[in-house]
Amino acid sequence: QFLENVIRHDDFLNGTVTTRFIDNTPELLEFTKRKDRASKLLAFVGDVIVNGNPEMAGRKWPELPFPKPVLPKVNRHDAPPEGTRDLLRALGAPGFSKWMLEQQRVLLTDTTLRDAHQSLLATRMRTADMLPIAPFYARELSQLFSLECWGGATFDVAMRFLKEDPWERLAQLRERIPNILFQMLLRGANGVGYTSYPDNVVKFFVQQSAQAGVDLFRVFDALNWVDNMRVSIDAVLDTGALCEGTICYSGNLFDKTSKYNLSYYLNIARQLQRAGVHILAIKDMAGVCRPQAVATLVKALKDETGLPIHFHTHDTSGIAAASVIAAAEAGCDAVDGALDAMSGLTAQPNLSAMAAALADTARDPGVSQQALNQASTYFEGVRRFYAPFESDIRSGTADVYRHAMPGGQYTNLREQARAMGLESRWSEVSQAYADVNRLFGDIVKVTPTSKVVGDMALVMVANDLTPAQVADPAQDTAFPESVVSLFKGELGFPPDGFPAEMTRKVLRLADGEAPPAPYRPGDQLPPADLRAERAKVEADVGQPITDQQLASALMYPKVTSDFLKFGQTYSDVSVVPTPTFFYGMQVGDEVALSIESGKTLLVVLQSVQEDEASGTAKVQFELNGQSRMVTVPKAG
Ligand code: 3PY
Ligand code: ZN
Repeated sequence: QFLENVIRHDDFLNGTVTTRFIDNTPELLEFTKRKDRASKLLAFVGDVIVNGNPEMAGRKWPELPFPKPVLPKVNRHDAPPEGTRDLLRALGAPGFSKWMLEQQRVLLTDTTLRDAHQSLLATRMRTADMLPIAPFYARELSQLFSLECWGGATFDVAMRFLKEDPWERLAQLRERIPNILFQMLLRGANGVGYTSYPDNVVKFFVQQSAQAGVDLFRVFDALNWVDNMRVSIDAVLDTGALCEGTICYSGNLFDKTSKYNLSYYLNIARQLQRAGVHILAIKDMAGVCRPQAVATLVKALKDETGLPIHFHTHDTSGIAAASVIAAAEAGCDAVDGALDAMSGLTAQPNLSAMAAALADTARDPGVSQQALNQASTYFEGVRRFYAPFESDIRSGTADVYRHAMPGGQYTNLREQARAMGLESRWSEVSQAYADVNRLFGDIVKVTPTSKVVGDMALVMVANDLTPAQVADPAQDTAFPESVVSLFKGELGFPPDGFPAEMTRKVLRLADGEAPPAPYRPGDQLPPADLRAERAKVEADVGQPITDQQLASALMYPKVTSDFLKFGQTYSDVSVVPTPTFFYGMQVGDEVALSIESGKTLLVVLQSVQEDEASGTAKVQFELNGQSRMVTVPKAG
């Protein structure tokens, strides 16, 4: 098909092809889109109808049909007002950072499109549910500081489970919201993955992300090791985007026995400032930063560095809003929250309620409360689609101060526990999580170190292992691969190293054999050969790939190849409405698939006939008034 596109192209027919022909002619790559997208989409929908979406296996179905989410009215023809993105363009990143300091109002970041659904719905929110509200954000919520809408776990979940392209999500949101800063979460040397990547891969990924529309990079390291963040910080600075150097908060600032004290944080802040970041983030990924602690920290970090401070927390305890208000009162420049319907529990505290609480004070955020409310009403409807991905928690819990599990991990770890049949033993898993943290030397727990601690906690519960047994050098323990990798230093090192005894046991060191000396993983990884990697993926999937697809493949080779092959079979299924995507269709249902602007497929399900003999089902649709039949092999 690709060759067919080449030989049919005007430049080819006119003999004006140069050696840059393929690079300069992106429409050659459009063949999967052109080739009867309708048939491919019907094949996908037919498969979900007959076999179910594999994502739904073992999950409880909500009541169908869903009420339609209520979309607030907005005039798409009105140009969006100027927002923070326009300001960044006018002032440049250092000027923008000064502007932040001059604001009396507290600046608000809405995390609904990234962390909130990562933390509440196992990251499953689809692009199809984000795009309809995007024009409203651009026009009615242009006073927001930023939208956190990309990075973290959304990147791989998009391809792996939702079968959609994260780059396409970014592009489509960007097109609809040109005026508000887009913010992403970048795990430093771990990119948007769970492992260390070669420096040139991290750099390439940052360049692609900035080009695709990310304006603000929140960069952290899972062990708060600034040396391990330098490559990503430099890469962000090179693009001209805003670089938010991040300090991950752990422990209790006022606990005199804890290593996570004020001087620990100030030391990191000074290093980040020397690295040239424009903003400092306090990332309270577990939601354990108490109100007085954050107030003290904000003042101290501002006094020390003079940089604007951005506070991020999770509401797992149920009282995180108190910390956000305390941060604002202490002079914090920007704070994170999620729209009402997507807030609370393991997600961010309620943005709208905090905006209301601060209204008419010196720090009034100046964002329309009515608009926040309207946007939230829309997400209230959307959230129903994802009911099977909700974790079964009903209230805040002070238990988080004990286990300190990041909100973004909570639902994922529960998912993993469920998959291993350990769901009913969740309280043991959370206790094991706290125990593992102690055994590993009280480390910073955030992706990917939090995943390592979670892996070990699951192993302990599944095998009924006590902390004493795990600690005992005389007792053999089968550690998961991720734990071995952590102790080898493949994710870097905490400032005080890993506990010696545990290191010896995990790495099975012989007497006299020294544990690994601290090193930066990026220094030991040879640069990726981008041309060779591209060729490898292209050979595997049998089609040329874009730079963005290469960036995906460098982070997630197999997930990306599988996703591209899926696209060849079914085309871009992100256009399928969420109820159909997860739950299929009932006879008589009609859905509209908007495959491109001005081109909509109207699909009605007419009948499904099973044929036991051939192990298939014949699914009869009406497509834009014409009969279309799809034969679906029955799974299992
Ligand atoms: C992520 O890395 O995805 C996180 O949300 C960490 O808090
Ligand atoms: Zn978070």
